[in-house]
Amino acid sequence: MANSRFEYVKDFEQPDVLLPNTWIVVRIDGRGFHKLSDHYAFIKPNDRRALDLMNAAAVEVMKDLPDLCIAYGVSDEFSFVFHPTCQLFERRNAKLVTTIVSTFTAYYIHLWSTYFPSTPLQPPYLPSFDGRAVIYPTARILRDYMSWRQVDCHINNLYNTTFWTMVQQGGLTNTDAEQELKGTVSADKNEILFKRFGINYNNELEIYKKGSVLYRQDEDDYAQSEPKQSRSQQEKLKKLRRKAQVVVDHVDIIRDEFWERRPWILSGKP
Ligand code: DGT
Ligand code: MG
Ligand code: MG
Ligand code: MG
Ligand code: MG
Repeated sequence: MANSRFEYVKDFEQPDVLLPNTWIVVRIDGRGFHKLSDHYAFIKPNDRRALDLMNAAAVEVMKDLPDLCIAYGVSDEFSFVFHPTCQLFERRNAKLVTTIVSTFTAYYIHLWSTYFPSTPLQPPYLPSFDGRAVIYPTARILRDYMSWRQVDCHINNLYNTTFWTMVQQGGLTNTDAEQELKGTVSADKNEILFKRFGINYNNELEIYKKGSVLYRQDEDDYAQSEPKQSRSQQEKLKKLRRKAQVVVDHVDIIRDEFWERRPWILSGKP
């Protein structure tokens, strides 16, 4: 395009490239989902349809962006992880975050009616998401980030399960349940659930206790391939990745076992 005297405005754009050779986590979170979940009468504390919808939208994001190596979701949030070698959008912060947020939101709305067939979306209660990118320098710290989210899932779910059981089955008011749970530790909540309501927390669904981890399963086929590849080889591998099935799992990602059994997730190969 020919230069015009207006071209100088381009200089006002600030670079926002994320540090090279670091893990990039883009975390998105539902905006005002407290209100939204009330409006559409999500089941408390966990609505399976809402969680399945979050996961379905996240699977589409993983398929759309083959550079993503793993994702973790809980409640109204999802964390998407790019490998340190990722060069997508020259690692530009805004471009990565806005692409993930808008792709996720588009699929969330597109798939809504599959999971809530008798509850159509109504303005102004339309789902939207915020997002941010954070970089982590080592795989250890990335894993600690993932562990942090999963511990959060556990703590919130134990609290919410106990709270709503006391209200829904025990007939307590919200205020009384909240008051009684003040200062309690995990063991206390487990005991309330078991002694008063005969509920063994361990038997709650894994998706509620552990959240959802998404990764690619069929990587073995090409995980051994050479690190240096031609452009066409790279393209081929990208296609393979795109095709590789995205698995939705509800397992412990804090201990080593998950990662040791699936070395391709952190190795970034290809
Ligand atoms: P934000 O993120 O600052 O815009 O505000 P919120 O309202 O989205 O707050 P946040 O993200 O801290 O908390 C998530 C809300 O979403 C929380 O109020 C509970 C609700 N939520 C998420 N999943 C479920 C569910 O499965 N069932 C129900 N009943 N509510 C859910
Ligand atoms: Mg929030
Ligand atoms: Mg939220
Ligand atoms: Mg949230
Ligand atoms: Mg454009």
